[in-house]
Amino acid sequence: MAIIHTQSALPKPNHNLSGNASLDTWVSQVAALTKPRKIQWVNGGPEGLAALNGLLVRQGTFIPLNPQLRPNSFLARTDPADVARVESRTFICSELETDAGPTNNWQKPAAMRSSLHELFDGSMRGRTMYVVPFAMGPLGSPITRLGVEITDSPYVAASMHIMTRVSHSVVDQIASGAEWVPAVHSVGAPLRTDEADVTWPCNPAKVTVAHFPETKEIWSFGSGYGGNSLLGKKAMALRIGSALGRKQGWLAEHMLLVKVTNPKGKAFHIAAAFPSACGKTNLAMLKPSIPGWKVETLGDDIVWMAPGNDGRLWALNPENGLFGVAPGTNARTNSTAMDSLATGVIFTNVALTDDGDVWWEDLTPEPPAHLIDWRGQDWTPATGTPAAHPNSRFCFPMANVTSVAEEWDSPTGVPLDAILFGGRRATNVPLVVEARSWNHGVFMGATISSEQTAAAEGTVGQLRRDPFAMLPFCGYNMADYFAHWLSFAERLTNPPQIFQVNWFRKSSNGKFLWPGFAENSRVIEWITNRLISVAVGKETPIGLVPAKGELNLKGIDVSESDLAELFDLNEQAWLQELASMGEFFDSFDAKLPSELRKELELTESLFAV
Ligand code: GTP
Ligand code: SPV
Ligand code: MN
Repeated sequence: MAIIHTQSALPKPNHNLSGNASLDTWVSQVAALTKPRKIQWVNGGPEGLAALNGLLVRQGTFIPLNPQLRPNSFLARTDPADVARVESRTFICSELETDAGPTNNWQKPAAMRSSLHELFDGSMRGRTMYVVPFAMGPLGSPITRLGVEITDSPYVAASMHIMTRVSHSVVDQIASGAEWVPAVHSVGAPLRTDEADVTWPCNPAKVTVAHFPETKEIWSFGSGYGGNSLLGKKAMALRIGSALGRKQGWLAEHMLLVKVTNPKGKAFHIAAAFPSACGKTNLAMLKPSIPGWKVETLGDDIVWMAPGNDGRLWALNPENGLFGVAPGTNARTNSTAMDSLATGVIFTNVALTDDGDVWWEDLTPEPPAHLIDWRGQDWTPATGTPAAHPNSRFCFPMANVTSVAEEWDSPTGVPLDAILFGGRRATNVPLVVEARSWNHGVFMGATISSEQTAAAEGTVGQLRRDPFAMLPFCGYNMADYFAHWLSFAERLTNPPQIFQVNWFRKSSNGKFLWPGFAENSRVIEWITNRLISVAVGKETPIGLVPAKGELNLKGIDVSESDLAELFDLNEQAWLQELASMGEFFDSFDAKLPSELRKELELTESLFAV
C-alpha cells in the first residue's frame, strides 16, 4: 500500500520552519526572491491532499466530478498554451557545454542563474508558496532519493501527493544529514491584491525548465503542466537522476516495469523503454489475451536500475503514481486502467459529460451527443476538433492500480530478466527482434527512432532519433550515457537480455499491421520463451526474430501476408536506415563509443552477405 495512505500523522501546523538549517535557509532565500503572500509546508497524507483538493475546487481550478460516478475525482483545464512538456525551453546547465552534449539545450550555469533570478524575482507575489518534501522510491530504501519542491501551484502540490511520497519524515531525514535535491517551481504569474486570479495561471512565453546536474538543483518557471512542473518526475528522477547514476554506477531510465508469470508459474521481470505516448502505461497494465498468463504492474514511466551483489540488474520504480495519456484508453485497449480510474483521480484536459463524468477520444465507440470540451466549450460530434486534448492525462496513485504487483514498493526492487526498446515506426522495424549481445542491445537502444507524439511540442508524426526513449530526459552528454550503458557488460555477470519491439508498423494503406494492446502478450510470450530457451529464433542481420511457428497466433486474425510485412526486412530501406544511424552517431564526434560504430558496421556487413 502507498505510504501516503498509511501515514497517520496529522498535517504539521502551518509554519515557516522545518528545524533544519540548510532547508530553512533555502526556503527563506527562495521566499525572499519570489515574495509569496504566505508559506505553507505540506506533509502528505490523505488529509493534506484533501485540503489542497478543497482549495482547488473553491478557486475553480478543479471541477469535482459526479461523486456517484467518479468519487473523489476532479477535472482541471489548463490554459490552452500550457498542454505538454516544452523541450525547446528545457536546459541542462553543466559548467561545460560538452557535458550537456549535442542532444540537450545548454546554458552556462552563471548565465542561467542570472536569467532565473530575473524570472523568479517577485514571481510568487500574491500567491501561497507550498513547500513539498518528497521521496522518490520507498521511504527507508537505500535506493530512494529525497527532494523538496517549492511551488506556487496548489495543483502541483496536490499532484505531487499522488506522484511521489510526500511526507514529513523526509524533512526528518534531511535534518539527519540525508542528501536532497532542491526544486523550485513557479507558474510565473504574480497577482496584485486587487486582481482576480485565473483558474490556470501560467506564463507560456517565458517557460524555462533548468537543471544544474553538478549542484543537483532544479528551477522551473512558467508552466504548470506535467513533467514541466511535477519536478520529482522527469526533472529529478530522470535528468538529475541519470547524472547521479553515471557517477554512482546506476541507471535512471524512461521505462515501465512489469512482472510476467507464464502458465507454468515462472515469473520474469521486464522493463521497457518507449518514447512519450508510445505505449508504456498500456504495456504496464497488459491483460494477456493468451490463456494462463499474468502481467502485474510495477511501474509505468520511470525505472532506476543498479547491479546487485548477485551480478544481476535490479530495478525499482521511484514514483508513487501514474500520469498517463487518456485518449485511446478504453475497456478494450486497457481495462485495467479503466478499473484503476474508479476513484481518487485528477484528470487534466479531458472532456466533461453532461452527467459530470469524463470522456476522451475512443473511450466509447460513439461519442456522447454533447460534452464540454477541454477548453470549456460546448462540443458535439459535429464540432470537428478533439473533445479531449491529445495529451490529456489521468493522475492516480499506484495503489489504485488493480493489477499492481505486491513487490511494487519493495525497498530492493526486482531483478531484471529482459529489457525492451521500442518506438512508433510505421516502416522498417519488425514486431520483435532480440539483440545478439549486450553491446548489440545498447546499439538498439541508442538508435531507437520514433514518430513524435503530442506529449511535447513539435510536429506529431515526425520521425526522430530518441535514444533509449531518453532524448528529452538525459541529464548529461548522450555519448557518455551510451558509454555508461556499455560499461554494464562488465558490471553484470547475469545481465538482462535485450529486445526491440514495434507495435506500430503499418501496411501500405496506413492500417496498423499488429492488433497491439492485449495481443502484445504474444510477443511477451516469445520473449520469455527465448529467456528459457524454449524458442530458438531465426537470425537476421538486425538480430534474432521468431522462427516459423514460434509466435503464438492462435485465436487472432493476422493474415500470412500481414505477418510477413510485420517482419519484412527491406535491404535497401535498411541500408538507408543504417546510414541515417551513422549520421546520428557523427553528431557525437569523438565521444561516440567505438563499440557502437562497430555494431553498425557489423549490421551493414551482415546485410551484404
Ligand atoms: P508517457 O506517459 O507520455 O511517457 O507515455 P506512455 O509510453 O506511457 O504511453 P501510453 O501507454 O499512455 O500510450 C500512448 C498512446 O499509445 C495511447 O493513445 C494508446 O492507446 C496508444 N497505444 C498503446 N499501446 C498500443 C498498442 O499496442 N498499439 C497501438 N496501436 N496503440 C497503442
Ligand atoms: C512524458 O512526456 O514522457 C510523460 C508525461 O510521461 S510528462 O510527465 O508530462 O513528462
Ligand atoms: Mn514519460
